Amino acid sequence: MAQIHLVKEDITRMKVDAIVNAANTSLLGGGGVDGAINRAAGPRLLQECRTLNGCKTGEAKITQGYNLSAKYVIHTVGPYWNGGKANEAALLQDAYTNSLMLAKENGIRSIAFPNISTGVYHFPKETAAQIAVSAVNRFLSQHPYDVTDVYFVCYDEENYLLYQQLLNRPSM
Ligand code: AR6
Repeated sequence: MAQIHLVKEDITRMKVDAIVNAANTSLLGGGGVDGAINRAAGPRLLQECRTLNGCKTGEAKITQGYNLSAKYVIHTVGPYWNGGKANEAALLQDAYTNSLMLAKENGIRSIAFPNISTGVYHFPKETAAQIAVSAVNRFLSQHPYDVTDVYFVCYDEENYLLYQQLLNRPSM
C-alpha cells in the first residue's frame, strides 16, 4: 500500500526520488518554490530546462535534480486562478496526475509535491488541497504498485492546517 505523508518543510530539503516544481510554461525559472528549487539545484537545472521547449499548463516534464538530494525534478505548471470558469480545477488535477504518471514511467517510488498554484497563481487554498488529495488518491488506487510514498510538502501554515484536516492527521 502506498503511503501519503504530510510535512511542513522546504521542499528543496526533501530526500525523495523526485520533487515537483510548480513552474510556469517557460520552464525558465521564477519566484516562489520554482526560485527555491533552481537556487538549490544549481545552474545546470536551468540549462537542462532550456532544452525542453517549455511545458503547457497541466502537463509535466522531468529533469535531473543536480545539487538537490532528490534525483529528479518533475516540472509541472498549475493554472493561474482566473475566477474558476477557465477550467482551473481540471488543469490543477491534471498537473498532479501527469506528474505522477511521469514518476511512474521513470521508476520513481517517492515523490514530494508543493501546494501547486496556491502562491503567485492565487488558486483558493482549500479547493486546491481537495483537488490535490483526490487526484493523488485516485492515481494511487489505479496504480497501486508503482509510486510508494507521496509527500504533501506545505510551506505555509494555512496550507498545512488544511491538509491536516483533509488527511485526518492529528494536530501537533
Ligand atoms: N518549499 C515548499 N513550498 C514552497 C517553497 C519551498 N521552498 N516556497 C514556496 N512554497 P508558488 P504557484 C509554496 O508561488 O502559485 C513561480 O514564479 C508556497 O507557500 O511558488 O504555482 C513560477 O515560476 C505556495 O503554497 O507557485 C510561476 O511563475 C506554493 O509553494 C508561478 O510562481 C506555490 O506557490 C507559479 O505559481
